[in-house]
Amino acid sequence: MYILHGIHDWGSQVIHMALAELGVAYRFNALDFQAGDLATPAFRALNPFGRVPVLETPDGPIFETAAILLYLSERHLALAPAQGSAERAPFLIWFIFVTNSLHPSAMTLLHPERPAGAMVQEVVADATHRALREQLAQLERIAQSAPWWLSPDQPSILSLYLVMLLRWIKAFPAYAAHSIPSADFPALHAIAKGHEERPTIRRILEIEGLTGPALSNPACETANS
Ligand SMILES: N[C@@H](CCC(=O)N[C@@H](CS)C(=O)NCC(=O)O)C(=O)O
Repeated sequence: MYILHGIHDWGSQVIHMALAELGVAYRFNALDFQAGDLATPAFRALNPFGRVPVLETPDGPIFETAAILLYLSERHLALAPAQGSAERAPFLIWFIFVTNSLHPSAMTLLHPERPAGAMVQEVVADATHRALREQLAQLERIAQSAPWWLSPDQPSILSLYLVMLLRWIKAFPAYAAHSIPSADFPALHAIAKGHEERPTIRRILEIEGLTGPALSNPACETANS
């Protein structure tokens, strides 16, 4: 059985959704950031950086979200085009785009003070907001060409990752004016909606304390304008 170490409504959510979609046996170990659970020697032995998600597997503990997702997909031959198939290369391009470009941009939209300090955080947030919208427009173009791995009805490790990020950038930007509704990108919005309506994903969202349009149109929780 897999053990997923995570925190509800944090980045472990994509692994939680992937495990549920795969239908494999797993246990979720809910950690408490405030209580210092990520800093304990026991958790640092699983991930020396003290971050979630971590997945305990028959091959040992794995950290880094993209590594966990690729591992699961390869081990269970699901949630991604098969190696050697014609769809593998475009899938890999856009999967890595989401993990290496979209995810860092989303994090900077949420925490614009991190790259260069609070003095310049408004400038950083503005620039990131513009860059993120351009990145989403590129992904929208791909989604409109309707590959199965970026579609509303058939989740992939890429689409699951994307819908988690779509939630974050609508709900938690540092400045409310930078909240990005997925509805601005119709094909991406359809994916968020299609995924949140799946009973498997609905159940995971509920376990993580989320109801309503948590992926496609969550309320913006930011007070800052
Ligand atoms: N590159 C890592 C990033 C992991 C990460 O930053 N996780 C956040 C939660 S989404 C975390 O654990 N933060 C705790 C901290 O920074 O102390 C991955 O993709 O797994």
